[in-house]
Amino acid sequence: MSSAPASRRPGGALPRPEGRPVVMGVVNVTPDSFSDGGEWFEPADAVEHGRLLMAQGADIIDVGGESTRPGAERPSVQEELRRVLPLIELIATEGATVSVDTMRAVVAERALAAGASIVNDVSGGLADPDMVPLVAGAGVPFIAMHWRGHSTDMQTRAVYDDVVAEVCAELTERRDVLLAAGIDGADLVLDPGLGFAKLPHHNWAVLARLDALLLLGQPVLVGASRKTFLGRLGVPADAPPRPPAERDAATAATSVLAALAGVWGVRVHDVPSTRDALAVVCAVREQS
Ligand code: PMM
Repeated sequence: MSSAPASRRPGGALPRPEGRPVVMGVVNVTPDSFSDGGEWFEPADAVEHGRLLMAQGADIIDVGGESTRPGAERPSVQEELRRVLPLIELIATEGATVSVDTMRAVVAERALAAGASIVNDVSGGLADPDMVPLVAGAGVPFIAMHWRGHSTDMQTRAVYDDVVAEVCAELTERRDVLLAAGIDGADLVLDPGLGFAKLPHHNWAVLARLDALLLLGQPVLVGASRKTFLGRLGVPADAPPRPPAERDAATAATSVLAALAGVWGVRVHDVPSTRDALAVVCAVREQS
């Protein structure tokens, strides 16, 4: 695998807008993601959606070709590449800052060559032993999420005595490994992995203690968008959750909580509602 070292920018290469968290807009080029699976599976639809998110004010477009919904089966490498590369190439050429959402080093490598500039790995480098050396060699920002195993059976690992303490401890271990491998501290983002090996009450506990994650000393990304725990709000326990597209107001509320806690970024499907919610936070902050 070739991974020519890139020259590092002092202070890191992550976008850092003034006064608010980064807004990462999601394009899942998958037939089966829980939130938008199948909607942007055709290449032309994916490109159009990426452009729309850019126009709506996303700072980063996160492009993924593998669904990580609980129970999901993995696509082949070739299929994942086929899904993500054309979109990345096109929107990067049009000026988007692109992150590739992948657990595979070979996909990350090809995505970086196609114009992506950030690697978002929901396994934090655990799923593929080639990922960390690739990212360290390429000198690009890395988003490392809290992860306890592939989606096929991850919810069996949603077992915690103290979810906040255990997520922080497991992310601390990852941080240390990733920094020791040569990933620049200014470019290493940690993410608590809401919904990944976590039940609804685990997600709420983590959201309530984002301050504990920030104490790890790295930028933090929060990905609550449209996840099932939000769809259960206000719904009787024995009724189905609200559909994903009806979870954007709740998502925007989590973006506000994340901004007030001081996170680096939020990963969302609906960019306008989060940008509006963050504008409220900015307007209030300007008063103090
Ligand atoms: N969630 C999903 C996919 N990728 N990446 C990061 N860093 N954090 C997340 O919480 C995250 C992610 C699953 O949600 P989706 O199917 O809506 O993309």
